[in-house]
Amino acid sequence: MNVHIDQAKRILAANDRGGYTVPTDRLYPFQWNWDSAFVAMGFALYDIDRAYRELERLVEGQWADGMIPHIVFHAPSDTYFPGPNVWRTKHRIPTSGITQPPVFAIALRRLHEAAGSDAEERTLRLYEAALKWHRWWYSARDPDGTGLVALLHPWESGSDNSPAWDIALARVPTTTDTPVERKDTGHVDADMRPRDEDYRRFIHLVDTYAACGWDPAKQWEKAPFKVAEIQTTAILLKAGEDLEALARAFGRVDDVAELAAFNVLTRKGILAQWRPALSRFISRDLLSGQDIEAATQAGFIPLLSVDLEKPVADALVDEMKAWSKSLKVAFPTTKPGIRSWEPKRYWRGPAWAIINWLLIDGLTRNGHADSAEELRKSTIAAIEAEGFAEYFDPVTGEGCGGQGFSWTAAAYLWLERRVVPAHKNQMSEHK
Ligand code: 2M8
Repeated sequence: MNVHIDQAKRILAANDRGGYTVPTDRLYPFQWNWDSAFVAMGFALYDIDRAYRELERLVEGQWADGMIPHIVFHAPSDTYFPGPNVWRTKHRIPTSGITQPPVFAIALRRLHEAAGSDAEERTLRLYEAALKWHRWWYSARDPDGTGLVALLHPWESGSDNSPAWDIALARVPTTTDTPVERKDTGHVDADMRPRDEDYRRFIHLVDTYAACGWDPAKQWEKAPFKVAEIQTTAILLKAGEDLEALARAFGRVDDVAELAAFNVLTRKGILAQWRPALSRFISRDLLSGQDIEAATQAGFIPLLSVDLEKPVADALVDEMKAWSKSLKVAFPTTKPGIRSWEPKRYWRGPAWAIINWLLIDGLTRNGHADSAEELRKSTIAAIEAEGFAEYFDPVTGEGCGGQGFSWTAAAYLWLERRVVPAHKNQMSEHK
């Protein structure tokens, strides 16, 4: 028995708060959206009922307009800022007012395939929730029909303080109506976290949208931060493909047509963001109209959801190799050596197991099984050496941020599982 598998399961059990899993104790004491989708896929390998519960509890937070919030505050805790009183949302249970990358339907398809016909009813209910959420993405966050979805807050990307936001976020004022009372720096080293100035801007945005009553159209009009984002869009497309496959399996003919149309549009939108000179895909700042050329991991995530032409896939892989050269742990969230690169500061350089998971699936999909295997092994080695840390310093391999981290445990379980050949749940078979 692999002791690390046992440890990973123990971490998920320890972070269970009653059908939902907190990312880690104290630092993140609530249910987070994309964390839970990864965690559900981990559970699906050994406890399918618990896997479904994870997604069902997340959906308790879904708004009437279809949005699934980035945090559901099921039970009070005073170890996190900003809590429900800062968000001032109106749902029947307290939630944040913004969303996060839609990994949900990717997870749902995996769960459904693991459970088979036994769980059809449960899958269907979650399928309906996912479909509503995808419709929300296209209506609220792509009103102009570009195929790319926009984020109104860096927290929506999950890559909170990525260098990709530096220019767009600098335009957001640092003034806030809400006092900024950070708790995160009481749990982990401040050098591993976003800066105070970032937090003031994050909270300025929350105040701005709360003043819009969280109405999507008003927020769209008033947003001082609006980025058509490549990582989220690429995840949305993969989730859209998986949702389309479920719609087909359920004989939902109209839904199939609707989802297929979303997917065609988004595939086209993503391909238009390819920049050969950079060997990456890029996001766009919708307020300035400028390309966002910052060198971050986001530019490689389209591997996950687009069957790329060979020269494009090869160029991405060559660029990934160049970034990873001489690192102890790949894949860095910022290109090593550039001015904004900070190997310990959160989303400005460190390697994250869940990003690697997406990249591994993308490399496999696009015919680069060797590179996928290399990244899989390096991710597993990093976790086995340092434990289930929130993320890893790519230079030293040190485990950083919160410890006993749920999505790192789920990623470990999933990446270890993939050594079993031709398992029916392997994403590479979902092409
Ligand atoms: C981090 O984000 C939260 C805000 O959502 C925070 O720093 O307070 C990010 O790493 C995000 O991607 C993740 O979902 C969350 C919980 O793990 O923590």
